[in-house]
Amino acid sequence: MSENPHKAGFVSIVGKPNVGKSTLMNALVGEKLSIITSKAQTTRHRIMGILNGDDFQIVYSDTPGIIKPQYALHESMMSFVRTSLEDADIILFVTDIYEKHDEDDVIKRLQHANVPILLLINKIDQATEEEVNEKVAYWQEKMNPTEIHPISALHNFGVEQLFARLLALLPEHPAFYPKDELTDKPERFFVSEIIREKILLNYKKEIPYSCEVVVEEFKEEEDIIRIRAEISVERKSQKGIVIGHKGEALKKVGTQARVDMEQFFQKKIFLDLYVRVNENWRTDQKLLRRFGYSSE
Ligand SMILES: Nc1nc2c(ncn2[C@@H]2O[C@H](COP(=O)(O)OP(=O)(O)OP(=O)(O)O)[C@@H](O)[C@H]2O)c(=O)[nH]1
Ligand SMILES: [Mg+2]
Repeated sequence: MSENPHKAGFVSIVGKPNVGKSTLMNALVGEKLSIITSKAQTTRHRIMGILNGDDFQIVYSDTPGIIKPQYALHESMMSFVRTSLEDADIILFVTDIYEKHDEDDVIKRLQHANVPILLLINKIDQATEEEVNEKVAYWQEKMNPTEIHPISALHNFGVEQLFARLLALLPEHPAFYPKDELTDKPERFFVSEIIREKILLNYKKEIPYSCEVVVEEFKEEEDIIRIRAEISVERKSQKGIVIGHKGEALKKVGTQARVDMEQFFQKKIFLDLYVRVNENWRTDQKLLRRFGYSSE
């Protein structure tokens, strides 16, 4: 048994789209929980990743990139960011070396927080030392956060040191969740996210943003998991694109998703994919609720 007092708390990972929030959460938790692509707005939910030790529990929350909402889906995404910030004992404000700081909404919002803010400058593997120093000076001046850490989430550079700082700043508290729990989300959620990741990777322009995935069936048998999932698109023309010539495009998505699912569940997967038109689901409150988005 450990002699140390038990520490536990919520660490909220926030920032603009595409800066590497999900990459960082996966690196901190040591599991691929969040999907990652080079497209903005990959993450649409608050996804908890729980890291447990004998005398600590860190509940990370990966969140959607902060944007000005353009439709109801965005509003729900931003409400996930808001509640994650409200729960936070520590905020990880992720920026990257490319970020242009043309609007200050986020910064203003964070300045009201009364918990430590660790500002991370990510992707330093793609910058010179001079550029990194410039960014550090910029953020020091602009925001004066509790701490600034240059990191590379992708190459695991600075992540260990960041973790040590989080542990030091964490309040004394008993665990919030059972110690063998890794996330707050059910298995079906990860199935739909893996499919969404392959959609983001395989289609262009507005297609990925018009798609949502719902797992209709998840049947675990002794040596196989049988999954049926439905991809919703907003218009009939999009259905054709997602399916592709002779079904080739959808088949590719299915194959790529299955490989990842077999890795994730460590089990053979049978995956059946369908496409359905749910007109303008991104602005339809009823459909959004069915897809797991709420705007509280
Ligand atoms: N070179 C480099 N690329 C990185 C690093 N961290 C993340 N990336 C890349 O940046 C892109 C976005 O990463 P994500 O982790 O999906 O970013 P995010 O902030 O979660 O994005 P949203 O969910 O869309 O808000 C991906 O292509 C990552 O591979 C890094 O340290 N170095
Ligand atoms: Mg993300």
